[in-house]
Amino acid sequence: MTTAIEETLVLVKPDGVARNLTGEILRRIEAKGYSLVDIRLVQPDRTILAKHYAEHEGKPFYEPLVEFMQSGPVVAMRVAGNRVIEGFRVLAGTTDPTTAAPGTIRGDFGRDWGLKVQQNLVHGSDSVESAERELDLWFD
Ligand code: RTP
Ligand code: MG
Repeated sequence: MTTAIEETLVLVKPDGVARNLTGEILRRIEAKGYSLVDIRLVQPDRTILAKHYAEHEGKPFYEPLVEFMQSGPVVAMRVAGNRVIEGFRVLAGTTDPTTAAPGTIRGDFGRDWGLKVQQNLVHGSDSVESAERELDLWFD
């Protein structure tokens, strides 16, 4: 076990906000012992999403993903804790809600929308570098 106090960006995507799951997601984050440092409700535009998802530009799911992320408000959270970057991704579960493990956010609440894999409720930064970049983008 290592000690590494980190911060990560969690987004509750438009499907999570629309389905009133923001509180449940925050409850799980807090139950795990992580701390909420900042939170805001955002209507993201294409500019911020293009920066956020720059690594996926050109992939087949990029356009539907950026469109979906503009379909309603998103809750952005700055979350702190020991190894929270990896820890939140474990809480979230794997990308595809159909195969995400029960007990995870995506496994418990994610629905199979056919091709719309983008509707998987949450985003969590995947590395220290991504977290710094994404936190600068969503919180100035
Ligand atoms: P996230 O970035 O949202 O935390 O999710 P992730 O790391 O598990 O997934 P990533 O590979 O970074 O993909 C970003 C988001 O794009 C959508 N996606 N759709 N095959 C598909 O249709 C597909 N693959 C990915 C998902 O919304 C995913 O969370
Ligand atoms: Mg990712």
